[in-house]
Amino acid sequence: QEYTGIKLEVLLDELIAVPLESREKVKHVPVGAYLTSFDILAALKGKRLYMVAATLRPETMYGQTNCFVGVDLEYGIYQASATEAWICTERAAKNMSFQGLFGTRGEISKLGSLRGIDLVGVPLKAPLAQYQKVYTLPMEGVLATKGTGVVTSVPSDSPDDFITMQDLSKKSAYYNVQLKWVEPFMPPKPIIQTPNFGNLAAVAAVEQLNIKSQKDKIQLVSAKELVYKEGFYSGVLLVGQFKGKPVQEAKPLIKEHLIAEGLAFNYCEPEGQVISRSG
Ligand code: ZZB
Repeated sequence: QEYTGIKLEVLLDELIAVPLESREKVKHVPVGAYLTSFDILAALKGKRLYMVAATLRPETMYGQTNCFVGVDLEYGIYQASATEAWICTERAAKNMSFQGLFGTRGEISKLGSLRGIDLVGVPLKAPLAQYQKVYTLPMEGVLATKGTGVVTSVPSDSPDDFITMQDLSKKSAYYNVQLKWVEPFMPPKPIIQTPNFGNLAAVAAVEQLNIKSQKDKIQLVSAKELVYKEGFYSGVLLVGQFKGKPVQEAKPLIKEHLIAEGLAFNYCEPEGQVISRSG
């Protein structure tokens, strides 16, 4: 499977500017406590820090409203170059290294390890997004065995992302998120026009299949398939540099643009790696 790796920059300066004791808490841990700990900052040595997400739909990056992690998943901070460190699963870091994205092929240099819960609430700059700042939020069922374990979220065009944002805003206390990380980004803004699902394809599909929450997994698989097909074969971009172009035409152009800007890269998932639910 050939993905586009998207780099969402962690707004570390902004985190550091707020003292630990006055940061909002996630399950009793202040937001970004791990990332801004003395040891990690020393290991980073001033490198820029990115959460890296794998997507099949680079043309939807205009609609990013947040990034998702699995709270129980394990992530690492890996040195990508002299000036950058990337957050993803170890499995993905190894694949990236073999694909020549880091220094020495096949080798990884781990600067720290953390769990998804440590990332919740962390502010990010997402490339092409219509917001200056988006947040890292929890999603159930993020697979450790697919992509990077980091999922960039586009609720306008991804039924999973839309329903998860809806769950988070309805049950923010249960999911342990601040409403200000969720509500300003909902409802989603249109980015792609389609003939059968209008300009918010994910919202239309969720309604049509009567999906009520993240737990409706079987219907969500169908909704995703329908929205993928509709977007790819009949979608037209409503925003950005390639506004008015069909998705099929815009997709490779947007990907190239992001890569040229240093905000994305090619990432391949080897055949035969076991795909299973993370639990
Ligand atoms: C942004 C995006 C925008 C996505 C959209 C989809 C859609 P697939 O088809 O099953 O291979 N994803 C990536 N990694 C993970 C993971 N570890 N666990 C759970 N979900 C993950 O799925 C590829 C898509 O699943 C990726 O593309 C990513 O979400 C998510 F408008 O990135 B996508 C109709 C779908 N629309």
